[in-house]
Amino acid sequence: MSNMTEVKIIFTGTMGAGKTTAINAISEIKTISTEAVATDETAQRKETTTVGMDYGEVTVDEGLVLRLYGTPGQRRFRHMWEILAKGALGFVILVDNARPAPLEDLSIYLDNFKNHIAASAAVIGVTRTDVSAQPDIDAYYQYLAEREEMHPVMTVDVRRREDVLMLLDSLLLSREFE
Ligand SMILES: Nc1nc2c(ncn2[C@@H]2O[C@H](COP(=O)(O)OP(=O)(O)OP(=O)(O)O)[C@@H](O)[C@H]2O)c(=O)[nH]1
Ligand SMILES: [Mg+2]
Repeated sequence: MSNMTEVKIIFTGTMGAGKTTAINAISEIKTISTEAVATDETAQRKETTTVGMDYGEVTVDEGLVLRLYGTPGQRRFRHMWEILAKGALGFVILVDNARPAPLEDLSIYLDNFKNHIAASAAVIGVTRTDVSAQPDIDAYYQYLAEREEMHPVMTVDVRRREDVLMLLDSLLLSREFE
């Protein structure tokens, strides 16, 4: 008999925001990934893109195992978004701050997963702030306040394990206080 609790967490957000990188940074098992050579606009930035899903696992507390699922960023794979979101207890939305309209990018995922997030929790991780510092954290909080959807927002470098764990801690905390 095992007294492990398992929780499903989704990493979503625009292409290149760092979903695959984040899961790889913290997974205790060899991650499962579905990278394909990028042929479209992604190709200018990086060589591969997720076409199905990422999967990894991390134990955060004794007995609490997080099952980490990464969605594809590209809209043309969005049929996978709904499949992966089923039964998730938390959403990590990664936003690439170096793209032209990061707040609009964020809105795509807040809108798409609205019902799922309302029934669970979300945290927003702003990535690539070394490339572009604007919009700043205040702008994100102001935007969320306008939408009347309050979620924690933090800047992260998803290549750093501590940063990704901080996102997950914040997500789990916001669930505890619901
Ligand atoms: N400069 C900079 N690069 C970063 C940062 N975080 C992640 N990266 C890089 O950004 C890229 C993110 O790529 P992926 O992890 O494949 O992104 P993804 O969200 O899985 O993308 P798709 O699967 O195509 O939707 C990687 O090359 C990372 O090394 C950051 O804070 N600063
Ligand atoms: Mg990916």
